[in-house]
Amino acid sequence: MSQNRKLSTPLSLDDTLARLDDQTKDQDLSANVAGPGTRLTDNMGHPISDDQNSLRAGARGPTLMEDFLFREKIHHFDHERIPERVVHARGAGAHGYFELTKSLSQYTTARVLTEVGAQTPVFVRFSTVAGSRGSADTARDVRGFAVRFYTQEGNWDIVGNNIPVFFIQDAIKFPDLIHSVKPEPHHEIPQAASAHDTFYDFISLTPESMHMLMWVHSDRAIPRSFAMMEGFGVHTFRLVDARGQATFVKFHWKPTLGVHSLVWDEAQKIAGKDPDFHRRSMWESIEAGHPYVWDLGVQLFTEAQAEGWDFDVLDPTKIVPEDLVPVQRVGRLTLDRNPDNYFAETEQVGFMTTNLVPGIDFSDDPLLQGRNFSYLDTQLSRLGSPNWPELPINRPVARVANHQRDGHMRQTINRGRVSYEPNTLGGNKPAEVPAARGGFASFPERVSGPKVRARAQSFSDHYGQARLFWNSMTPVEKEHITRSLQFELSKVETRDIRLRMLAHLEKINEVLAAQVARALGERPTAPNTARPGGTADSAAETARLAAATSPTTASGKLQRAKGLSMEEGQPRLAKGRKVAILAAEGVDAAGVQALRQALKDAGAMADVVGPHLGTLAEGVVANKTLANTDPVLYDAVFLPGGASSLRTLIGMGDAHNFVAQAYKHAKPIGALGEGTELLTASEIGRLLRAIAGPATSAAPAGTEPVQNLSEVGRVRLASGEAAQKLAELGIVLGQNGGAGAAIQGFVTALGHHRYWGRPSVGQVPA
Ligand code: HDE
Repeated sequence: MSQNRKLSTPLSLDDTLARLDDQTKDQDLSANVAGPGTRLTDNMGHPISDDQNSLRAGARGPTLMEDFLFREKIHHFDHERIPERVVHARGAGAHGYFELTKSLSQYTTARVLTEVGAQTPVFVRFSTVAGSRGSADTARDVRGFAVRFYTQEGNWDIVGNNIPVFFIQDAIKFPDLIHSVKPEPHHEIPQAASAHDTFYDFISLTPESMHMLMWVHSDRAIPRSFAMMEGFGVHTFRLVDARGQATFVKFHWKPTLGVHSLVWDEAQKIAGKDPDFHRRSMWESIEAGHPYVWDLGVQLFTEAQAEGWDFDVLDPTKIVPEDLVPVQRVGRLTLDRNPDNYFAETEQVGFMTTNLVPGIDFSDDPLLQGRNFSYLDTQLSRLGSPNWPELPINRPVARVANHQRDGHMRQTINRGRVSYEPNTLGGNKPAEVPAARGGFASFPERVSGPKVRARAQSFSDHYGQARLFWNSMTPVEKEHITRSLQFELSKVETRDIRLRMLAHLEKINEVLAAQVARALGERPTAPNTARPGGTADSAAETARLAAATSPTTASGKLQRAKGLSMEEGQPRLAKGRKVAILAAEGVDAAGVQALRQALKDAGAMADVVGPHLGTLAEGVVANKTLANTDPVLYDAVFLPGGASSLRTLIGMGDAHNFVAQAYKHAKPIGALGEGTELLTASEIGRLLRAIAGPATSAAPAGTEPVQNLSEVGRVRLASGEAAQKLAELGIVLGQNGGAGAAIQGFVTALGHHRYWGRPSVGQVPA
């Protein structure tokens, strides 16, 4: 798209926009987009004849002061960096548009939420919170989900996260929270990780963080892709209608691909194998013509409704359960264009919670109130001038007109002698816009009260919704939360801090606390956890954990809430997934082609991974090698047939590693013909034989051995009950000829995401 742009005057200097569409911001940006040019010049446009050598007094002599070309180039280089964001430094962005599908005109005057079918340009930036700009994408962390709408009425930003609650209730605690999670100041370790003493020291002294803590130990904190995570505005906001009546609102982004995550072992390995995993996936997907898409959801409720609940909607550590107020889908967000330049767009975008449009307003959430100061303030430190809103990515498409002038790096050339108002010399233009004609007016909330530094009593329940979240998890989600807490707390070196954390966990769920205690070498203290069972590995303990719930009185006496589990009710699509096809010379080309076609039809992608790059069979070209990629970078592994390909791969440890890790990380595995032998010969062959083998062989605990294996050539292929048994574990086998059914089965398995029920995963050494 960028090549086709016409240079135009920045729209923000034109007259008020008559209409807006998905291209409006692109057109505005185009005024600043530059191609590479043909003649090399300095910044003043002087042509340069030699960019290889500085000007010297003699070929071996000192560089001359006069060398303005050298000095200008190094001067610019010396000042190329700006401070990274103090939080959310690591991020990636994309352009797109928002289209309203259901009008909210009953509740708000905001045109972006009332004009059905109108397309509003957007820029979205996703981020992690704790890591530096160069840290890995897959750290366990909350993800930032910041959306800017370039509306006709000015910029509107929903600066949200992928978790609907926050750690703290008051913005004054934010510097403490962030100092505790950032690398420890004496040695700057660890990077992008919360598994260290200072974080848990602070958290264990901050009970209000317990609900959020459960979320960050769930798989929500290790998303598979930006396109597979939800977004939340977190705070309660207000919609304000034409009569000035307000309705409370919570904003949600619901991904059309469903919410899906990595597993922790995989996330850690990806951090080394491809630290750019999420930004690369988004970039490649958008380049390939597969946009990232979400629905905008709103929860609408009145102040009177909110007063009836046993939690406070102004408390950002609480959700409004979907059981109490359903999420209505009212629009669609589509990200379909990659930025032209990371620095100019993604790095320089400055989001602000105060970017609101008429018809939308704040609530008194104390965290939101504090953020309203911070975001404007931080831009000055990062971008260096009060003129930062003039940067192309920050300027609105609505016309800017006021009497603000001058300052560092001012771009706008304001005409005329009048820079104040009221005035007569300039006809008193630009003039105020009364609220009745669309000017922003704050909701006239009645406020009064003594000046106090105090927390409302209604903010004091810190465990109710943490229990509600725990109760709403499926067994496998409970197990993952438990393992995550075991992992992180076992890295805390100060025993007192670990004990304080266990005391909190006991208030959330005693079985959870007992299992974490065991991993920390502690005896659980609560009376009915006297029999600490062990780790979640034993079948009895897994069952005990799965059944563990905690009574809660929070949230209208709900014991479980809808929309919290990632396992329930999510779309299961192959779209957006990536498959590794392992192949060597002599691979069965027909099988590979059939698979590629099926994946393409489903909107999925594939790499052919070979012992080397290049052609492996007619039409099959390896674009990755076993050495330069890794199983953790794929959603599934496929092993096509071909006897000589198999012979090569079976002698390569890296190929076995693909199969073992795919099994361990619960990913679908497909095999055709001879490819099956790589499965049976690999580390997991023993486990698979036990599952699919004759009834006499010992099956792993919890599985019934199955029969009906057939022999095809030298390859054992499962059929009948055995095939069924394996397919239920996401292992799909087929023959070279007539591969269609197996390939379809594999594509379906790909959409299933993960197969958690696999036996003996803990025995796989990968
Ligand atoms: Fe932020 N936050 N935050 N935050 N936040 C920033 O603004 C802050 C909070 C969020 O992609 C900073 O431009 C305070 C909650 C996102 O550019 C800074 C408090 C939520 C991003 C700041 C919070 C967020 C930021 C750093 C406690 C979810 C990245 C650079 C009151 C609802 C935006 C910047 C991007 C960034 C302050 C808490 C989301 C320093 C004081 C809660 C997505 O202004």
